[in-house]
Amino acid sequence: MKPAFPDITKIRYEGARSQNPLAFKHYNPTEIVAGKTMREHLRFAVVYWHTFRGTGSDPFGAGTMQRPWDDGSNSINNAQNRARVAFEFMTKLGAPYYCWHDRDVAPEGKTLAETNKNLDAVAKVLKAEQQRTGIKLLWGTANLFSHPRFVHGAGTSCNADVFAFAAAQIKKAMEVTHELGGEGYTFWGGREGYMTLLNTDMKRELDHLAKLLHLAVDYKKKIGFKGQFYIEPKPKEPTKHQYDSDAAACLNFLREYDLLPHFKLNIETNHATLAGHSMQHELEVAGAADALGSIDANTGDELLGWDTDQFPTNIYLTTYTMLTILKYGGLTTGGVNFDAKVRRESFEPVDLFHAHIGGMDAFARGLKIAAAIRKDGRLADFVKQRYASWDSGLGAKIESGKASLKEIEAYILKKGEVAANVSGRQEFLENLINEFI
Ligand code: XLS
Ligand code: NI
Ligand code: NI
Repeated sequence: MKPAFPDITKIRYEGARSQNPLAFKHYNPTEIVAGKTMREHLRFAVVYWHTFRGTGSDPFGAGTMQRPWDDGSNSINNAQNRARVAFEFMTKLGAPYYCWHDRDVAPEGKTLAETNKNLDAVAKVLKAEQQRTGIKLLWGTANLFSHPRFVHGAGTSCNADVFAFAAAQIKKAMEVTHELGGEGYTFWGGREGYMTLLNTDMKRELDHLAKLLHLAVDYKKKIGFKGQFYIEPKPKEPTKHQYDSDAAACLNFLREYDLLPHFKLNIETNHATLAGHSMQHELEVAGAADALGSIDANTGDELLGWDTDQFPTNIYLTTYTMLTILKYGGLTTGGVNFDAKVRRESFEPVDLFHAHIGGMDAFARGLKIAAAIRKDGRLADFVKQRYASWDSGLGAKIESGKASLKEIEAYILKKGEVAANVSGRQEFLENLINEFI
């Protein structure tokens, strides 16, 4: 097979002063930061869907992407070829991981049995390419939203047959993920939500969704799949209200249905902002519950209110993201997965490299800056100091559960008024961050 990117050689680290657009300025995979190599910290993953299946179409126009290796057909041969191109791209980029939906890699057939056969045929090539290159599968997932059968949802569909189809699809996608040595499996509830409550039995739909996840947990044990399960919050798009709307809603759902021990969260930047939160807020919510698993790294556009899935280049964003990730011990099973697409106007193959190089460099800088802020210690000391009243005396007694309401009342009655409050110093802290940017 002739190369798909003949003019591009392996992308190398050339340092901050390089003006070569096809080189890393900050991502130096073997450089040690805070005790680990950058490669180990960041665990970058390329997504199959946007990068190899994205066409650039939008509601007003057709696809624009130039992908000379793709014949546009739904043949197995084309799908296998595309898989080889994907591995050429990831090898040249130096990405250690990738992620897919079942339907990204192989075409849907006339029946589920035929579709499963198609998937096996492409999975064979994926396996061979993984072995040849050493690139690993970060997670697999099932696409339970594109096909018209999922119009009313998958696990939450009013049609029990659709639930059955989704369950069978998850079973197969999990088997293939297992076969490819995948380190995780993700559940994103693409259409698990509603457009109007007038036709929706919410309680029943949530019960069904939990049932589906329990079936997956049981099957995971049965086949001995050790990968981490993730659930990915998103508040809207495609439905008006999605049940997994944000990290807190996911955690509540998982806890309510006894699923929490089996799942961690996969937090996506643009989904956080659609939910009216910052990425860091969502990471903190997940981290505090010991459920911070992986991230889908991208960004939205301040002026647009939808999931634009742009590549992340904002250093503040990557710094705050890495600050929280480092605070909770770093990524272990998960990674920095670029769930991002090049703009419709960036239609040449080389744009895929520019996009990923930029995202990887932005995260490398975020990592280095966050590590420096943590090493400096002033930020953490400030926060620690801010809560000092809880470290001894009445505060410590309340925290340890040893103070009754009566005793607390007696304490404050005796004092008459609270100890003086101290400034929160937001501007001082923002300036402190800027010392490192
Ligand atoms: C869509 C989601 C999707 C998941 C995988 O908005 O981000 O791409 O990551 O199904
Ligand atoms: Ni995503
Ligand atoms: Ni998304």
